[in-house]
Amino acid sequence: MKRREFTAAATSALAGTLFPWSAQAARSQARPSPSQLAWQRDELALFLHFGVNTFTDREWGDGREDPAIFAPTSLDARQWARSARAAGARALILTAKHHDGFCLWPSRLTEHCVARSPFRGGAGDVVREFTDACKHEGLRAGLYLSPWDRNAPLYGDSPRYNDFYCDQLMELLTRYGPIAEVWFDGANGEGPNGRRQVYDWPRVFGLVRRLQPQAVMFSDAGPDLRWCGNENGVAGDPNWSTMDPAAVPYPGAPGDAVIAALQHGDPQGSVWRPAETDVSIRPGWFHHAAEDERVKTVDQLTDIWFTSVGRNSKLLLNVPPTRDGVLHPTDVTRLAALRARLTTLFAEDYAFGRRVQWRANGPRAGAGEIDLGRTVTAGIVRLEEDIVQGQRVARYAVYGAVDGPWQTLAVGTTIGHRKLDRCAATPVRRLRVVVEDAVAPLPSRLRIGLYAPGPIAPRNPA
Ligand code: FUL
Repeated sequence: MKRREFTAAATSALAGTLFPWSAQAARSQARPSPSQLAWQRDELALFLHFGVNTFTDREWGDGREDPAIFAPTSLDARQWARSARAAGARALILTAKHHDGFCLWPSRLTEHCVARSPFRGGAGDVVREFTDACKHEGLRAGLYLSPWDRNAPLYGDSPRYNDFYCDQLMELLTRYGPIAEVWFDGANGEGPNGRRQVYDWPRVFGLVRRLQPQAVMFSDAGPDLRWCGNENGVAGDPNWSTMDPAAVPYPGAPGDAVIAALQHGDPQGSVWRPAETDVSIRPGWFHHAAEDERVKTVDQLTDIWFTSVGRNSKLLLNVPPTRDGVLHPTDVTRLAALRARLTTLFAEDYAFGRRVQWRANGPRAGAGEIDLGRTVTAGIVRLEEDIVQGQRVARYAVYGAVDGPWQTLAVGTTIGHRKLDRCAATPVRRLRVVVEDAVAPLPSRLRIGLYAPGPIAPRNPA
């Protein structure tokens, strides 16, 4: 894989270092590619589960659906994209094909697709409308193409299905312009007597790399992004973006050790493969009218923000279009309210522009102190490593004081791109961040932010 050439250039960022001892940074450490960096900096993407399941009211279709049921009457991909932008999302990922095999684009490879449906009189192409809408709103477009296909007769006839699957990818990756992320689901519900498909993953990954070199590929086994190990919106803690590629040999590999590796990564890992946190705004992935009253609340979504983006991950929040082909008004309102909540929470950074006094406590430990110039009420701490240089911090603590003794605001393990900690409302004039341990010489920059408490405040660690 040739995606690490940029690392040589990245070391020049050491100029202006805050940790003076970082010049000896370990060169062997895995670092993100430019596409992985852009992916992480986007912070929020929306996931759109849409297809025949929307019309059968199911979560997993069996591939025997009549394409005639796919009949969104007022599909408006621009509304999806506008709602995403209003939520502060910078990317969207559409299920071009879910496990039922129904293709949202007119595929030359199967009859189980939009071309056989009444949508736009059989001349419609949801993938085209989606990618056009993303372009129009300045959002990155991503596509999900389920490996498991319950409709394709070739499924289980491994070499022939691999050809078919690669041909489908070819259609998706050559017709619609730049695709920023390709999503490979690990799910396969075939029982013990089901069809067994042996996927040719190296071929699949190689094809995507060739056709869309800027795209990041998601699967349990990467190569660029890994699943976070659950669908609850909770990334691991610790959460390393590095990992041992042998720990998850292929997408869908079972076992507790696999889940632990997906959740936590590996501080000694040889590849950069950050965790993506996918979760639905509703109980199901597809829209079901019966769940219209069960859309997650702003408090729940804010918690998810803290356990995903606030744990060195990226949030992929699923908001499924309805049978009309638009996002439900409740979901749209909720998304906007989440953005408003985040804007309020992070409106004023008390540490902004304040000088940080750093001192080394050894090659892999150090402390920074900030005089805020006034006493504030703190409730949220934000820490960030400069991940261009890799991820290194393994243990830290944050303290605050006014005139008296230091009070512990937060203790933690990994930081990475961003770590957010909530603490009880505490008066603070001086702030101290102690890096107690790191897996390599400390990062050149550790950004620190401090904010007022939000509506949800836990107790401080003892
Ligand atoms: C799972 C699938 O089985 C669900 O239907 C959904 O697509 C989710 C994102 O991934 O593995």
